[in-house]
Amino acid sequence: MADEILSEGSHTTEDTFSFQEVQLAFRNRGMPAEGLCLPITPTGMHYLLNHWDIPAVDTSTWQLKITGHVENTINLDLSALRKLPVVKMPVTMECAGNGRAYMKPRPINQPWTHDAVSTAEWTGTPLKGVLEKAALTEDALEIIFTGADRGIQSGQDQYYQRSLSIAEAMRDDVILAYEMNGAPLEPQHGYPLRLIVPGWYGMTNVKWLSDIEVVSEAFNGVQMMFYRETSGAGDAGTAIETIKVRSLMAPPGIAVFPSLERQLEAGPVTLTGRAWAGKNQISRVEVSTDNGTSWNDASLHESLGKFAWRGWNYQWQATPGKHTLISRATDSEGNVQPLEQVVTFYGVGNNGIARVEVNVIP
Ligand SMILES: Nc1nc2c(c(=O)[nH]1)N[C@H]1C(S)=C(S)[C@@H](COP(=O)(O)O)O[C@H]1N2
Ligand SMILES: [Mo]
Repeated sequence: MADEILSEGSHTTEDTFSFQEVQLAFRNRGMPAEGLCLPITPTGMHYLLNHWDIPAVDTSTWQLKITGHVENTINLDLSALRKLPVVKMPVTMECAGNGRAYMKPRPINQPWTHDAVSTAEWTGTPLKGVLEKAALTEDALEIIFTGADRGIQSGQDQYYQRSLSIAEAMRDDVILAYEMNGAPLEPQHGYPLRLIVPGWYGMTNVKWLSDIEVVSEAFNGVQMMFYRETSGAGDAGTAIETIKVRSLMAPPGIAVFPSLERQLEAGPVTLTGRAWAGKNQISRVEVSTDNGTSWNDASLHESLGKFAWRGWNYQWQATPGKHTLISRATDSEGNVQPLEQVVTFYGVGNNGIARVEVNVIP
């Protein structure tokens, strides 16, 4: 299996990871689970997902171009973008493939455990203002965002491209971001400019943004067709868009190397973690310390912002022995995290609960 070239759409039922999956995992780091203790993820701890190479963008010549079905074609360099109205917002970003490694069968792709979620403070200018200056023509239907990174996927040589409807692109909180956590974007996170669409899964936030094209037809590029819940390659299925309700627990106690099993001492323990729900708000987090047999409400911390994860904690009296801890979130629309993993063909949209096994010693 390790020598086989596995293409997109391949699956495996093996527990061992292929060379290709390990290679992807080294390039695309996850957020260590203890990052769940921090409200804002430091940039060096933020998860990372790049499909291809990180492009070297030369900002002495780089310009953002807005073209297509507009009255005015616009070019903006970085200093012009920085002169536009400024917004700063904490946004929780989650890769649509987060939790893929727990699917059975497992799609061959970036093998995320539960580590592809983080929250950063993004600074930039509202996209809306720039689009209003460009003045969309009446037949405008969608907007295509193109990154400067080029590669091959699904057999097609392409630049990374995703589209949004006009209504979504015109939301006040969609930003052209040039800073992450108060500093210019680092190369791997999209320097000099990226799109931030709060509430949507990671793939929507196009990095190394270079072109914005207004079009009058629906865009069906490779990156639009992949992020879908489908039964197989021939089935278009339905698009995965906004982040589903989910919660995670910061691992309690101490880790055992190299298994990373958790050990803690009997007595009172504060279990803590974070929960998020894309465009919706978190209304409830429940905790089970007996592998889902009984549930108790956790206390929710103050909200950091409309699109940021919400902290929670739960007081547990740990007794000696092995325990399986679970958290489960409910959002403002009444959606509850499923207790089983959600298995999809491309491995996107799994918001199933996480189990934390702990060994409590007297
Ligand atoms: N241009 C470009 N933008 C991209 C990607 C990419 O490969 N190329 N990956 C997307 C995916 S799948 C995710 S989950 C997020 C990850 O953003 P981060 O690496 O800053 O955490 O970026 C998105 N934007
Ligand atoms: Mo992603």
